[in-house]
Amino acid sequence: MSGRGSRRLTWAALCLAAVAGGVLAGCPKPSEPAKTGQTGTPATPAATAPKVGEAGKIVIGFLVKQAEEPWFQNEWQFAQQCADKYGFELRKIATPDGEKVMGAIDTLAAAGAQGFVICTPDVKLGPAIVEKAKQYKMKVFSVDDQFVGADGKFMDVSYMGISAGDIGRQVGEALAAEMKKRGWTADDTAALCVTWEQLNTAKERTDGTTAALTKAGFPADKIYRAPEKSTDVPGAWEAASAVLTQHPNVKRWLVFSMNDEGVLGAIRATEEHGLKPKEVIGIGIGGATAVAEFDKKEPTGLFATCLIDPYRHGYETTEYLYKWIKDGTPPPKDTRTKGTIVTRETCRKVMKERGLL
Ligand code: FCA
Repeated sequence: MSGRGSRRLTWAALCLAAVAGGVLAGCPKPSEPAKTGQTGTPATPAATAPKVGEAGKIVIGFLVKQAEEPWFQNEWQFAQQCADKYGFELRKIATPDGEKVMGAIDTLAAAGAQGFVICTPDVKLGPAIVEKAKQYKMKVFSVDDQFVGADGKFMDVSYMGISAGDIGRQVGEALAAEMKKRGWTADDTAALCVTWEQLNTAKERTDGTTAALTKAGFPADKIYRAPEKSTDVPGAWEAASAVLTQHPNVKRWLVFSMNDEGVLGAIRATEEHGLKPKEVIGIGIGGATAVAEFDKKEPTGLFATCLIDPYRHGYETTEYLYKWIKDGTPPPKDTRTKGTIVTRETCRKVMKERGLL
């Protein structure tokens, strides 16, 4: 950040000098996108313009859709470790919508970046992202959420995601096992599934959990779906509240979703509806958000999470891209990472062992 800040100052100073010297034309605001020349390479703003990326230096971007979510903070942190190890410059940019993504690619081009890793805010932006990257001759590696083309099929762009279906199934099996352990019956128990079905990796997760629960004998008609409007705690809270209001007689709830945030929002809603922590079994997917909940003095309805691996998604994706840029080694096309169920008792320990704390 400070590096970027001081570069901005230098840029501003040069612009001022240029204005004083009557050279107004080529001085865009730092946030202004670089213009694309006929050849597809970014046009040099002016002869006096500072070169942001030093000659020969590798600059890589890491763009995430939800920078406030601990998962993405962790991806950034591990990507930075990779940058520090190899000595390249990493630009971490929050891109919550399409406009921000396009602006970020322009900014990266102006900084001399050769590529970026991205978790896109909308998978349908895939073709536009690939096209723009191509104009700037940048390489793209997609993480977490896989690009979808105009034909509705996944695009042929290197991708690392979680093994969503398997992870969802693990959550379902763990929910069924804990329900059995507590001696609950399906008579006064229902399941609350906070969904985000427009995203494949999210749908595969909740479908996997649903399949495992029904396989274990849980009645399919007692799994109530709550589509969220945003994949964060408030979004899940709102969606879950509506379902809980519709089913005031249910005494016990199993709760699952695409991530920890989805489950936590629903758990907050169960608390507001007067359910006690012991009457709720929530299992998330993630780790960093869950561990903060497990650290609370008293247990809450969050029973477990399926721990996934931000080190691989942050460090390894960035390393693949770096080696692709530096040595021309193409990265694998499709990498799926695994998850491990951890509880309040084991979460910190396992995260520590894996270097995730
Ligand atoms: C998606 C979700 C994140 C995280 C990631 C692996 O992008 O939105 O919360 O689960 O997949």
